Amino acid sequence: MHTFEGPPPQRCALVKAFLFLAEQQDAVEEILPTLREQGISVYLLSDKCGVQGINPLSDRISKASDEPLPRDLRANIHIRSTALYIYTSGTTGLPKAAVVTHERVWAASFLQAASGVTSEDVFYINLPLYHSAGFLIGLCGSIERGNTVILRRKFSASQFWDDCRKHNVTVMQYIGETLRYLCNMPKKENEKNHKVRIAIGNGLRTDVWTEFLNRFGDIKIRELYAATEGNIGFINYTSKIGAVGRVNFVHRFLFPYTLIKFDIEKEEPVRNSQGLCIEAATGETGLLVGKITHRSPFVGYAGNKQQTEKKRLSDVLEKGDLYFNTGDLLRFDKDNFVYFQDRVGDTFRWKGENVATSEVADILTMAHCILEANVYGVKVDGHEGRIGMAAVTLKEGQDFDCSDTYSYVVKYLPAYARPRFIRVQPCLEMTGTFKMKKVKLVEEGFNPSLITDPLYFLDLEKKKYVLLTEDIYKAITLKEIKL
Ligand SMILES: *[C@@H]1O[C@H](CO)[C@@H](O)[C@H](O)[C@H]1NC(C)=O
Ligand SMILES: CC(=O)N[C@H]1CO[C@H](CO)[C@@H](O)[C@@H]1O
Repeated sequence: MHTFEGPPPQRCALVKAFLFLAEQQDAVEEILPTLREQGISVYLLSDKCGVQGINPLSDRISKASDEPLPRDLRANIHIRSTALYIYTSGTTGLPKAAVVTHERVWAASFLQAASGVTSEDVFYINLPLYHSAGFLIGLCGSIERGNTVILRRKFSASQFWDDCRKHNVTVMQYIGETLRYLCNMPKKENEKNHKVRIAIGNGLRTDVWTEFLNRFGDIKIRELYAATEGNIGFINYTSKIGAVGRVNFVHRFLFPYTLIKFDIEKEEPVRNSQGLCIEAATGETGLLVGKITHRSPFVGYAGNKQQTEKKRLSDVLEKGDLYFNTGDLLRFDKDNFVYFQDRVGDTFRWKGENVATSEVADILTMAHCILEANVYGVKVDGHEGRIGMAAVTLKEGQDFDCSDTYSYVVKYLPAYARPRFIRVQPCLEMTGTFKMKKVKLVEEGFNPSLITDPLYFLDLEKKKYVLLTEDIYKAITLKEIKL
């Protein structure tokens, strides 16, 4: 059993051996003294290596027996043992090493089967193997199914469909923004000419979902929701556009979960006079929490007791109960469909209203000049809450269109949700799984003397976005311009 005592966080993984490929040799040599100091054995996947302290591994692999491992070597390993760590992607802070047990690997490996993938399928993985989607659902799932894997080092929107055609891909994986990238590619004649029949992933927004199906044909979308370290997940039972799944009562009985009312400003659940949480009403956005039970345990993060504790929530519906806090805000509709709304910490509050950043981003990308949008809230001196701001990239050959963008923002967003500041960037900073990074942008705020990217301000009188000048900035800080 893992205890969370001991080494400092940067050494939380307690590594004993380290394997790498020749292309990383320079980087490894740089840290070799540190690795050796910590008693870590270092192996290069190659026949030979001239560097002292680095052991070649390939010849040993070829000489190794292909018989199953002797049982006594794995005698201490059981279904709840740690199989691997997956570093959470760090959209909102430093990465944490989520403990993934064999049970979890096992469960994730069945998601392909649950989505209708067979041993005849050709499965295209273009996501990093150091995260759950590519590794657990993709690679482990394909081992469980026994199907063919097409592995690509890095996602490429321009090569995507050519790859699919070349390798007869029938199942594709997506995450976060990758389907948006595919939809952003120039239209081509042969777009529906491919064999892809299923797409498995998560984080698909409604607008992209619809366009993706229009452009690339009848592909069954299997949108699923799960956190690497979480104890609860949904899979779309339905192909209903926008929904991540549907409340299934057997599932809910086996893995109890609920949505609770959440205070965006204090970033904590709302509690009643008895100190218990309050369940969100149907249609109301709430924090998803999964009951921690023997059947759905929460193992936590390696070497990080504090972060592990932060994800545990007690006295939720009864005194003394214990839930896993997913950090995700979801909504159930009256037909029990489940919709992902936002990450806690992404949603912000302005003028007493909650702003779901993903919804604002969906509207901004309707403007014809905007390719991608990353929405967040920034502090303004003397104001409560945070005001909306967006970092955007522009479509090729386009300039920022101050009037067109304004018209979408004003037409589709309530006043409190409109991004008052827009920052045009050459590209948006992403994590390895294509999630947008916000922390740095939030810190950088909207001061034109500190930011070199073009900055715009939503000017209600002029009815368009205008360049955010030093004068306007000053007027805002002096409260001469009302926000
Ligand atoms: C893809 O399918 C076609 C037609 O079924 C076949 O001729 C071709 O060899 C296949 N390609 C690969 C890479 O399997
Ligand atoms: C896991 C699961 O229940 N998948 C379902 C997803 O939706 C289709 C219908 O569109 C069902 O046939 C699958 O069984």
